[in-house]
Amino acid sequence: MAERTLAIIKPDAVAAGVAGEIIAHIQRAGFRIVGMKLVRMSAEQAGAFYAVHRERPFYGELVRFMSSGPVIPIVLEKENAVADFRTLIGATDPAEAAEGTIRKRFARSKGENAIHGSDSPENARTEIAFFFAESELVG
Ligand code: 3AN
Repeated sequence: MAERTLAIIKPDAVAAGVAGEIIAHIQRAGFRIVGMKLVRMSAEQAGAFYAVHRERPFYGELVRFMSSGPVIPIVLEKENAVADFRTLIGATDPAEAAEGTIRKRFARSKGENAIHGSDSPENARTEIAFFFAESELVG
C-alpha cells in the first residue's frame, strides 16, 4: 500500500539553487511526486506549521528561517514513504547525517538543514493538509 509523506525544500536550499538536484535525488530514490508548489510562508504560517516545537529554544529562529524565503512543499508517495524518506534525508544535524543523504550533501547546519520530512504517518496527513487541498494532489 502506497503511503504519503510531506517534504519541504527549505529556504536555504531554494536560495542556493539546488532544489532541482534535490528533487532529482528524491525521484531516483523511488518516490513519486503527487503534489508540489512554491510558497513563501508568513511568520504566522511557519509558527503554526512548527507549533509542536513552540517550547523549544530554537523555535523563534526556526520560524524566522522558514519564513525568510520561498520553500517548496512536495507530497511524495511510495511504500513506507514516511520512514524511507527520513532515511533519505538523514540526521537533523548534517555533521551526523550518513553519507549519501540529502542533508549530508546540501545542509549547512542543524537549523538550516535543506529539507523537512514528516516524522510519522499521522503527522504526514496533517502536514500535507496544511499546504494542499485534496484537489491539488495527483491521484
Ligand atoms: P527533523 O527536521 O530532523 O525532524 P526536529 O523535528 O527535531 O528535526 O526539528 C525540526 C526543525 O527544527 C529542524 N529541521 C531544524 O530546522 C530545526 N532545529 C532542530 N534542532 C535545532 C537546533 N538545535 N538548533 C536550531 N534549529 C534546530
